[in-house]
Amino acid sequence: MENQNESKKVMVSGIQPSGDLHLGSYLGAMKNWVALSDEYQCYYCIVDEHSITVRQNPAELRRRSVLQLAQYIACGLDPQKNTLFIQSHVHEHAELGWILNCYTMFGELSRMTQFKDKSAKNAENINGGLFTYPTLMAADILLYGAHFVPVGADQKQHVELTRDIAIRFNNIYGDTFVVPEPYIPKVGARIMCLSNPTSKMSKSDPAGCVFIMDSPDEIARKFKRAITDSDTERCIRYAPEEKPGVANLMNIYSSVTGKTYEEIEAEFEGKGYGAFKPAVGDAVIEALRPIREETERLLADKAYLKDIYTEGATRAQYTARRTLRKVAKRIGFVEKPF
Ligand code: ATP
Ligand code: LTN
Repeated sequence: MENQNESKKVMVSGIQPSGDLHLGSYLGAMKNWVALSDEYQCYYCIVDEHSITVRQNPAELRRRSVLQLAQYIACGLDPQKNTLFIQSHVHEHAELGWILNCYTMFGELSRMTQFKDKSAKNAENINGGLFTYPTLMAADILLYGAHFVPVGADQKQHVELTRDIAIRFNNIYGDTFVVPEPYIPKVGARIMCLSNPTSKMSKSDPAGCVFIMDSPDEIARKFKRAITDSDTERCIRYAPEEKPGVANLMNIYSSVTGKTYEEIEAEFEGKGYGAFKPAVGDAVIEALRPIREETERLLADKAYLKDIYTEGATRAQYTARRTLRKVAKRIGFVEKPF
C-alpha cells in the first residue's frame, strides 16, 4: 500500500473554511478531487490559516472547519485513501510559508488579482497576511511534492506563482521542489453568480449562490429566480458573450449531468427559459442531495471526525517535516537538535 502510493503522482488542494461551501467550490474543485482520488496520492486541506486573512468569528471558524471536513468525506473522499487534514495542525505550513516569503517579490504579490479584489472588499483590514497569502498557499503545495493542484480558474494565478517560486528556489539551491501544475476542469471551472452572471458565484452574495447545505426548496427558488438574458430569442443556446446567464446555467447543467452543450441545446429545443431553469435546479438538487444528507449524518459523530483529522494531520506532517528539513539544510539553517 505504502509503495503503491509512493509511485503515484501527488495532488494537493485546499478550501478556506471562511464560508459555507457552494456549487462553485464543488464543481470547480471538489468534484475533481473525488474523480482523481484513485489515480493520485491526494492531500486535501482545510486552510484555516488562510481564512484569518479576513476577520472571522472564532466559534463560526471552528464550526465550519469541522463541517467542511464532513463535506469532504460526504462528497466522496475516502479518508483512508486521501489525507484529509486541517492546515493549522501541521505547523510546517506556516514555517515554509515564512521561508518562501523571502524568495517571493513584492511586485509579484502586488499583481495577484485575489489580493486586489479582497483588499478592495476589506479596505479597513488590508493586513500583511492578505498580501502574503500566496506564499502560504505555495507552502501548502510544495511541502507535499504536488504534481497537480485541482482548483477553479480563479486560482490559476496563485499556482503559477507557486511554480515561479519553486523554480527560483531550485535554481539557487538545486532540485528541491516538484514544480506543480494547475488542474482546472473543462466545465465548471468558473461558475457565475445566479443573480449576476458576470461575476463569479461567491458566498459573499448569498442570493445568487447555491450552498451545498441549502434545502431542495431553497435551491429550486434560487434557480427559478436566476437571471437569464433579456434577448428576444429566449432559446437555449451556448453563447457566453451574448447570453452569459444561459451559458452559466448550461455550464452548471453540463457539469452535474455530464451532457454536452449540443445535447443540452437539443434537449431544450423549442422550450423556453421557463422549462430550462427548473430543470437545471432539479439536476442540482439531485446532485447535492446525497452530499447534504451524508454531511448531516457525519456531523452527528464528532468523535469520528476528530479521529479523521488527527490521523490526517499525522500523515501529512510526516511528509511535510521531511520537505522542511531538506529546505532548512539547503538554506543553511543549523540542523534541529530535536
Ligand atoms: P469566495 O469568492 O466565495 O470567497 P473563494 O475563492 O474564497 O470563494 P474557496 O472556498 O476558497 O472560495 O474556493 C475553493 C475552491 O473552489 C477553489 O479551488 C476555487 O478555485 C473554487 N471556486 C470558488 N468559487 C468558484 C466558482 N464560482 N466557480 C468555480 N470554482 C470556484
Ligand atoms: N487559495 C485557495 C485556497 C487554497 C489552496 C491551497 C488551493 C489555499 N491553499 C493549496 C489549492 C492548493 C482559494 O482561495 N480558493
